[in-house]
Amino acid sequence: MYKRREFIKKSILGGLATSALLGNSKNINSKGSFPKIISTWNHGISANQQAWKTLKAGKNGIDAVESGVRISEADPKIRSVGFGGYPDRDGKVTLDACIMDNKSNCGAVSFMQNIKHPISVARLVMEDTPHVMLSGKGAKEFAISKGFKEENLLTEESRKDWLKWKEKSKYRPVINIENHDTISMLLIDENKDLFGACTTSGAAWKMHGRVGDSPIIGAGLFLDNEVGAAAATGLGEAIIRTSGSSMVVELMRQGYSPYEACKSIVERISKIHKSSSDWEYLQVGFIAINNMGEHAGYSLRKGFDFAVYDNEKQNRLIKADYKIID
Ligand code: SD4
Repeated sequence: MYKRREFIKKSILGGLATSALLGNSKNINSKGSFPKIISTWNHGISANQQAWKTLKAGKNGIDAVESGVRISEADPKIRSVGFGGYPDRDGKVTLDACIMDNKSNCGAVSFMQNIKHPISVARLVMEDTPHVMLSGKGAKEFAISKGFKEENLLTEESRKDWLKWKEKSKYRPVINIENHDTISMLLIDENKDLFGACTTSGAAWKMHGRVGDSPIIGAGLFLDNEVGAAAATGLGEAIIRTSGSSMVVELMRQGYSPYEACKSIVERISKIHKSSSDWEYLQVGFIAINNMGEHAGYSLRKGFDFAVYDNEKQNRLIKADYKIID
């Protein structure tokens, strides 16, 4: 017993010491505050705006994150989420999403077609079924039974880009531009309760049927109300291989700061993939928030940014630190 306690104590102190060493980074010592919302990429700004408004209108955290990411899902200019998202290589838009609350309730949909707001369907999976995930046709039928309308999500712009891609049919994701713009949102409310949502059309030109990390609790999103929350963006295969978001939360449990936890998992991904065929175009990014209201983001390569909204500084975009310095 004594030995185990000593070990835990040492691990925590080790984590804290490393945190302190990293203290020169602009991300690491983010100020803890409540409420706070953090979302991936620059479309996180408008999503945060909506989520904040929902929270301020007296709604709960799950309402807030759902309403926030719905903004990105409905925007046809965002080519990597919901309506207007890039299709798979067969020209089909297939969507993945998940949502999680402070009590570890969670819901998800994967490989769902023709429904504009997968996040709202994921929420209903969480609230109205005994399951965590519904997929494909079953997810769509469930959505329709709940009153969602079936619609075409392939916009003319995305269809044209797909036809152009088909001329060469080369599956080669381009970092930060066409493939990696999932919206993941984390929220801590005034009671220090955590909520999260994640939604995407996944990797452009993917194989039909492919599902990435975004609807998988533990990969694209994870939270433990006593510890913190984390979410991912980037090449889903790499995030799944490392159980990315759950590992970020577990490191925070051991005393790592959000910054250090994100960085550590990015480094793990980097180590595993260095000699793989994905390496050349691999991008992954994580955002995290701990139960003290401190946040961070970190990515493998340059170009990842995230939006943070709190009382003190309102809504702003932050460029994430990254591992690979060219
Ligand atoms: C996926 N992680 O399907 C998603 C794609 C993504 O930002 O993150 N885009 O692999």
